[in-house]
Amino acid sequence: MLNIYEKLQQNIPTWRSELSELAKANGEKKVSEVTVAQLLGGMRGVKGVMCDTSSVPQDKGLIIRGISLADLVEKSPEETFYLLLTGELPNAAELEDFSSRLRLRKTIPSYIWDVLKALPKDTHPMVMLNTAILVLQRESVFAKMYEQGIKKDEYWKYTLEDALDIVAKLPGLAAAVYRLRFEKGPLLHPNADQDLAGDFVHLMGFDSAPKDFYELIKLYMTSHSDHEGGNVSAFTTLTVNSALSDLYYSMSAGFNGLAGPLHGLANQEVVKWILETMKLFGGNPTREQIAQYAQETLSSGKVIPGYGHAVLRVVDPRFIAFMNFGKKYCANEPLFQTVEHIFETVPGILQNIAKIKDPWPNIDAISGSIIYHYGIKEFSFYTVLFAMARGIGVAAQAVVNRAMQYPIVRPKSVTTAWLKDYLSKN
Ligand code: CMX
Repeated sequence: MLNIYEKLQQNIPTWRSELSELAKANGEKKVSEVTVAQLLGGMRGVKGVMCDTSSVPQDKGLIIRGISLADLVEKSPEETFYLLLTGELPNAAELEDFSSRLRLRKTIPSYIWDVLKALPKDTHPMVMLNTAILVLQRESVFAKMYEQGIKKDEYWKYTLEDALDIVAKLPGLAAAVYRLRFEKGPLLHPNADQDLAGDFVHLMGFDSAPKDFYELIKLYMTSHSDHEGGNVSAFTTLTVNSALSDLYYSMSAGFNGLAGPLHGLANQEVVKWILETMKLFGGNPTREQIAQYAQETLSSGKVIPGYGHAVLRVVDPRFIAFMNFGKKYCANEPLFQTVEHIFETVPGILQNIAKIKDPWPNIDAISGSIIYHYGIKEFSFYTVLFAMARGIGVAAQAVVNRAMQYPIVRPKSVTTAWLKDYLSKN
């Protein structure tokens, strides 16, 4: 059996030589051209960044290292992390070796609690999480080794150290944010034998929750882990990391992007929107009442949260995975039933608005509602859950990017004057 370092050490030369041969033979070939609409439209669809950990075909949705999400829903976060890093699912011995390395890195230094406790009481949970990750930067192995002078060829090894350290701590950080911010009692100690999902359940104070809550956290972490390289959280992490800022700096930056309502905060907005609808119509709103509320939301210039996607043009398979989970474990929950009714109603309304390219639900349309069922009703916490999972993906991407020795990200910007001039001549 090879451990994670040996496995990557074995894979990386092949990955590098494959890509360098491709580059040598095809360096001048075009893979994408940028229209003026794309230049002004958030670079939508422009192929300008490499990401081997996962892909998101617009007609299929998330595929992690060649495996569709539907075939990964039973996997643990550890298995997903290993798959993202290496391109292979671990066998039993590899999984145990990898998981034990993560288990050893759970302990969070106490200065983090001092910092979090010093923040104003109404600080958003995402600010607490991002601050904690940034303050942990003094632990970065990469930063220390870089200062001592390491070869470029070895950057990935120390980025892997940081990746393992941070991912192992994310459940503890997320759970501590929950307990501190919502005054749930003293912080709990990690359980040395627990896996990532189990430790999160324990540290949240949910040891007596039904077993399916643990299954939900596993599903949550795998399905939110990665979504190729161009989404705001991944692309921001990647850009900051490309300056050789260590993973603490880059992940914290990426999570600041995740905190936006058009990205990860949408899961919080969705539950707010559903609860407003339920309150307005007294309980379980009918499809007609949902349609009415959706029209009112659109007329007031707001988006319907949880619907639409920059890449997808089908129902997000992550939404389907959560829907299947909900049908199994909380089919009678009014919030879940409302999610189902919204799904039956909203796409038809959005399809009638020409400018909207994707009328279908994304993962945020459902994830919070299932979490709510298990008693986590503080929905400003939901994006922290997203971040705990997304950390796995962006950490794996950072390791792979350092292994591939990609250079600093630096696209070219142009001025309006340049654009006018260019268009007048072309
Ligand atoms: N409700 C109302 N209008 C919507 C909409 C929705 N759910 N989805 C798209 N639109 C609008 C856009 O705001 C845009 O309007 P303007 O041109 O007036 O600005 C127009 O339709 C075209 O948008 P698009 O090309 O279809 O979608 P984009 O790639 O620009 O944006 C996204 C994608 C996700 C930001 C958008 O669909 C949206 O705001 N959805 C609601 C928020 C949400 O669920 N975000 C989570 C996405 C998943 C994630 O990253 O976590």
